[in-house]
Amino acid sequence: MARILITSAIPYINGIKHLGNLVGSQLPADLFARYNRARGNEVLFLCATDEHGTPAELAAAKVGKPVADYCAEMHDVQADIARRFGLSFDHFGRSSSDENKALTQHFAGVLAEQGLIAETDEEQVYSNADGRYLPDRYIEGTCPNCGYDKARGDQCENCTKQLDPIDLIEPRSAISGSTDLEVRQTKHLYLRQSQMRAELQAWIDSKTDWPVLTTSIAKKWLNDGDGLQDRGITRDLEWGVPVKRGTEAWPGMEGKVFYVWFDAPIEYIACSQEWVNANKGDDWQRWWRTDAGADDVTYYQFMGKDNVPFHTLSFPSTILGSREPWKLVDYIKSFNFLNYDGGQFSTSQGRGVFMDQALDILPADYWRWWLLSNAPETSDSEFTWERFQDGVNKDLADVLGNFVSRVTKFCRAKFGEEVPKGGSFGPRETQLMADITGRIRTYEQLMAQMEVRKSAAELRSIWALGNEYLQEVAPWTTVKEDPEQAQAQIRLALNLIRIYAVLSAPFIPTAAASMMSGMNTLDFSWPEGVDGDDSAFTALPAGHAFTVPEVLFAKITDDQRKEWAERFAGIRT
Ligand code: B3M
Ligand code: ZN
Repeated sequence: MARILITSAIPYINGIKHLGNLVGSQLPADLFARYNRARGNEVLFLCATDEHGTPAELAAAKVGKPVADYCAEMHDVQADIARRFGLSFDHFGRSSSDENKALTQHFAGVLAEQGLIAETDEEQVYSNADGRYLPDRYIEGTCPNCGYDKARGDQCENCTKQLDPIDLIEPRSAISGSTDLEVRQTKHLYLRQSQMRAELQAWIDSKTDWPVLTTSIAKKWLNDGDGLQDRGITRDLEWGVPVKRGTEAWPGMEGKVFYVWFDAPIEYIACSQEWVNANKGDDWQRWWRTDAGADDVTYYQFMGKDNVPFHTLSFPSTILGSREPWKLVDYIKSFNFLNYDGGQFSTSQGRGVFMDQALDILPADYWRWWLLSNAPETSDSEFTWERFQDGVNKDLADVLGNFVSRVTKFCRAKFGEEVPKGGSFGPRETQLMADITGRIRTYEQLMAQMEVRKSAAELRSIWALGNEYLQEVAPWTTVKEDPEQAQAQIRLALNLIRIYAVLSAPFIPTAAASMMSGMNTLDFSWPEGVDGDDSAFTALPAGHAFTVPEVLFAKITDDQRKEWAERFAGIRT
């Protein structure tokens, strides 16, 4: 039994996430967590809300609430939506937790002891119109690297370069648009990432199995010359982790907080402490401390491509630089962007479909299946209502749903609601079992490699084999000449429903649960199929009672598609 630690990038607190955010981190992480649990591995799957920084402050101000109250409410909203999407986190924490405050301050303290923190008198942008210092992401301007004119002060979304606001050409306030900005002197802490270059280089070079998307972004900034600049890790804000050196005050840093990107990844670890403190687990150290058993853990991170530099350069600098025995990530699975109907999903512009809206119109499984089977892995991918309708109707309704419904209804009509006992498997059945077994082995490999789209395609082929078999042996015809033989065919097909439920549960957990309850079984055992052992195909024995499940998937009609396309064409207000 392997021990698998999984974290998804932690979503910002300021609003409900759209489907593009979901498919870039939390959903594929959930797929992987569910798959590993199904294979009997010990899994710890963590996520949290990312609560600090100016976006939270501004969003709270907009609705007239104290920022702490706003975050507490939005955390509950996001936790509820995550639950309704079937995201099976062992804990959904909060980066504003006491655990994360203490751990963030701890890391700052040990990094300072290691000589990796520099104190500098910095120039910072003050907006006269807004009456405040402008944090990085609230300064917009032209990217000095690629010329994109909406680059933010922390990062250019277009070329992913990490920036400092003073790098921007023609900067303006993103709050008011004002260009009446002035630079003031203030003291800040810098993480001396440049000292870590050789070590990070060796580490990333050793990761030959990582997706090209991850390593290409990491190497780009590592080799860029200035991609690994020292990074400011403090801000003049009120909301955040107060700057301390461990538990000690930090002279000159009164009233300042750590930069949100410094404390957010530390929350991955703090979240496991919250999990223990919430009495859901009893030991976090065996997951995170290599001196306490975490050597056997394999740690996977899931995120969108824009988060890769922070996870390949900045956070590893914190972990490695501490010189303490923390578990470092083993594998980073990153995603491109999902676009929406010819443009981009956008939280700030309210464009696209948001998680709550998606669940208002269809159950989670429809979305889970379409998003995962179209995950933007090798390139950006696009959501259109036509493609969504097509994928759902063909894969879920015509292939899987239809198989389950035909088999169970036919059996009920001809032999009653129990697994029929007549006849025996012949060469055609042996062939089918061998074909399915072969494909299951491929499916396992693809799932273990986090090849999300290919896994979905393989699963779809496994479903299709069942339909092809039914079509070919036609039990509705066989039953007239050789009812015994028809019984054997249906016995195999009913067993396939259980196998399909087990294999499909990581993608479509709710439908899988109805298939299992229809088959009246709790036998979730994975079809291991060691050489010639076909016992998975007879797990439901002759005489086993079942019921016909409710329709698993309703087809999306053209009218629905048109209505939704129209409803979601505009901007969410
Ligand atoms: N909150 C950005 C995002 O939601 C950021 C991720 C933090 S991961 C430690 O895409
Ligand atoms: Zn750029």
